[in-house]
Amino acid sequence: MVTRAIVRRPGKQMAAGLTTATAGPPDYPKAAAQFDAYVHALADCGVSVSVLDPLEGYPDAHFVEDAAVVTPDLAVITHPGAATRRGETPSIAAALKPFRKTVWIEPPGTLEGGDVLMLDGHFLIGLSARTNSAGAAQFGDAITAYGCTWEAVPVGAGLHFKSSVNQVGPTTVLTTPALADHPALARFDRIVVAPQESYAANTLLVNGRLMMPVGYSDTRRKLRALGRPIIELDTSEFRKMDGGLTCLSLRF
Ligand code: CIR
Repeated sequence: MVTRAIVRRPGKQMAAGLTTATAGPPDYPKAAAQFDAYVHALADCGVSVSVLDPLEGYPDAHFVEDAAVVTPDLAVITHPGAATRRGETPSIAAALKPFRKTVWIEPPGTLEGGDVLMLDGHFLIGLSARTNSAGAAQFGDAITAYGCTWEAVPVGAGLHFKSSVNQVGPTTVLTTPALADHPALARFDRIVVAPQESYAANTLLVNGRLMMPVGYSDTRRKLRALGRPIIELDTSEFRKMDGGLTCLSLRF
């Protein structure tokens, strides 16, 4: 059960963030409205949401998922692979301090939360342009001390591991075709998104409900088979900055 989430309101300078998308700059008022709808959806799922203010000088800081990984035992504060995002972590550490013991990923390790998928007590850690083996090993050491297990998975295409794979049920993951046959997913039922709907792989399971991006009818049809309520949210302005639903919150 997720009881809390930390989110950060996007700032007016969000278009200055990192992106590989070619859809043009985000529309700030539209992004703000999409953010508000996201917060409401989390609240509707029974989550108590803390909303942080925009962080001056850090145009990607509303993608709070990358700055920390919150496990049942720890808040692991990351060392983002993106140098422009490293200054985001102190304020996230401060926000998490009341709730968890904090530990920090140290250079030369790099890790971003978007690369870490928690599946019960087992963590899949994507190796990407943002997360390296040293960062994954530091994270692994920290959680192993609490009886958890982990394995590293090369991400291949996409920004982060969770751009491609997310949990959508107790024994079910939603995955892009590229990772569907990876041995790390072998023990799960797999729902595979169509190649043209790969963005929809970034679907978020919160307290039994599925939050998914709007406009992916094939994936929605496949997810309906799970029998869970589906909440569709417009994330168009965050997608322009390579972001999606999981990136916008830390949930614990
Ligand atoms: C970045 O490139 O770091 C941001 N523009 C997007 C981060 C998205 N985060 C995520 O998928 N966890």
